[in-house]
Amino acid sequence: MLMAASPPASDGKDPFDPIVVMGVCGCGKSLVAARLSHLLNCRFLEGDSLHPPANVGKMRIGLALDDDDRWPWLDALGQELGAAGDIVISCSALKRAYRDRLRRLAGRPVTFVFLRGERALLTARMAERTDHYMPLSLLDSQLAALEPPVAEADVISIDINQPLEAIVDMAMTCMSARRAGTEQTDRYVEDTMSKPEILMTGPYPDWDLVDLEERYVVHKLYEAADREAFLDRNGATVRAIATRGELGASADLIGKLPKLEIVSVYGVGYDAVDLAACRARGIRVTNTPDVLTNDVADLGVAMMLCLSRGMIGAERWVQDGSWAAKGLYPLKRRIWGRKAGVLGLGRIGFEVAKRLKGFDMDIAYSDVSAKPYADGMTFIADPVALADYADFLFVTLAASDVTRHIVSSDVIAALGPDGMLINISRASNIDEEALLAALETGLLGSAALDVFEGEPKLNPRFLALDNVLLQPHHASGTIETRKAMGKLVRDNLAAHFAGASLLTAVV
Ligand code: 8YV
Repeated sequence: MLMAASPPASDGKDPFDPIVVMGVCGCGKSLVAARLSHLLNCRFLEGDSLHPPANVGKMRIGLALDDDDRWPWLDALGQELGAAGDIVISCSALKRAYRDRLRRLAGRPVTFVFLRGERALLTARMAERTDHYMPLSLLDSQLAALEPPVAEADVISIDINQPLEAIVDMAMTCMSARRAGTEQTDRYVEDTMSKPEILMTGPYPDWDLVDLEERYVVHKLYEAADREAFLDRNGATVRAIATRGELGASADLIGKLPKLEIVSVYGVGYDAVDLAACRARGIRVTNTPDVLTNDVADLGVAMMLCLSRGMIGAERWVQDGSWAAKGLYPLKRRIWGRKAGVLGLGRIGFEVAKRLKGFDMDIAYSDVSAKPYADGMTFIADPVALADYADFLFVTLAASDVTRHIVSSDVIAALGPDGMLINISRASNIDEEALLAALETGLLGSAALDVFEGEPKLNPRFLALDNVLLQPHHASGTIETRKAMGKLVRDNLAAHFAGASLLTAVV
């Protein structure tokens, strides 16, 4: 429903709703606001003039403002909106929460005029400005913070790729149309009001975000300074969660979304999604299997090679002049012809084993049962026995309550002082305390790890070790795979909202 707004009177005598002309830097909001105030014969307030000196100082040196910087400024602007009299204000009002704050403080209906434009055009316009302290470098941070207003009935959205007068005319026409009740001029708002609302728990690459924002009203939980307040404000209308493997969706989060229908995971692992909570409410769950298998296997094998041959230290040896000063780099261990154990011979474990065969390694594996497709590999059911056999133990199990700490202190001890552990699954599969102790005392030779308890804030004890290779959970992190993963998330969401079968359903 569009809010009934009192339109501006052309003679400037009738009172009208305060107007906020908004958008990122370079969109022309000051010019448009000044022009509107002139036509409406009312006060114009340049929002930037109310920034405290500290904010201006930050922006001048190219530092982006954060929520805490902006709240007092928005409060000052909100008071102006709430004061009696007609007024047009220019203010970036980038986020939904900012606009809501202005609405609340105004205490009367507000009309927002959102000036939207492409980055290239905004850049060109900013480059032309000589009279403003805002450096061009801040444009990207503003674009990143921007939550384009969708499903906000009091917003008129206007494309800036047209002359100033045309923009101003459009704003005036839309406001008059609202008074006359012919709201079809505000098609942007109309269109977006019918979009399903989704909640993103963590960022996706831009190529996915652009598409998601076109199809859905996107609520970015990861940008919220106060998650609880954000969910209180937006949770009631969210129908889908787009999450990532390691972020999942907890029962607590699911409980705050009464209209939730589907959780779509950008990742093969769905251990962080509370499946019981989903099942109890008939909420569907999807993931992105297959498309990432080969990249994850590649990284696992690369980690083994890199750590066994000491490639990180060797690079340092060259860089810091040790090669010239001290001579040959210390000798390292070979991998070809040695023994590998694969704990979990699913899709990823199988691809790891396939690659290891190319290094003439002897391969054994553990799983719940022997696999018919495990050609030329030895089945060793007991993980301790597998570790005892292996020089290199790959952990490629889907994590669950059952597999928690399956790599126990016994498994670690069996792998031994010459053994290497490689984990490209989930941290919960390993008893991390036992692993750290074994690495510190030399009970275990080395470990190459892509996943950690509490990541990205890993236990600092890892950082003090020289027998580890630490990777930032990026086994699926190639452009090709991430594009395929994003597409699968989007296709699953699209199928759900079209009432079609899900492509990769978990629940
Ligand atoms: C992450 C993963 O989802 O596939 C999984 O289960 O953990 C990863 O692919 C990816 O890093 C995005 O966060």
